[in-house]
Amino acid sequence: MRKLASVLAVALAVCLSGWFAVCVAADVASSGPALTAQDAWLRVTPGSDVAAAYVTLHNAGSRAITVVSVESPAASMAMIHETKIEGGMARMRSHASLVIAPGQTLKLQPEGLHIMLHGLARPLSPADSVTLVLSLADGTSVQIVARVRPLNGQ
Ligand SMILES: [Cu+2]
Repeated sequence: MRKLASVLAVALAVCLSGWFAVCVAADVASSGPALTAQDAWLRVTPGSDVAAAYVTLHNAGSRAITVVSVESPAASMAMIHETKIEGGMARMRSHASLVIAPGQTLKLQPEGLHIMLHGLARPLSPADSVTLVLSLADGTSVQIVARVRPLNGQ
């Protein structure tokens, strides 16, 4: 019993003295995904097999994160697109990848960056949800569930 108590005392002392070092190490070695996704959504697509999906991405890590491709089981093809107004016309161009700097929040939103879905397996209805899979340059992937909003959804 006395031996256990002394072991605990030593362990406690180690914990206290190493507290900050342990915290920093745990932070760096954290296996949680550095890339988080919030508010993923898209609009209903009456009579169309294409849709644009929006999401807010945040890089909570200390290294840049590169999204190299997007897939969705709901569509035959998914691409990273950006809408730009050129000469009064809205034009979309595709991006081969998306880079999110450490600490950066990147908002994909109407009239800006979006995930373009082509060849939807079926029309999207309100309250449906669509899974998006972002593949990252480090070989991992992040799965996102996007909710379908009505046509007037913002
Ligand atoms: Cu597009």
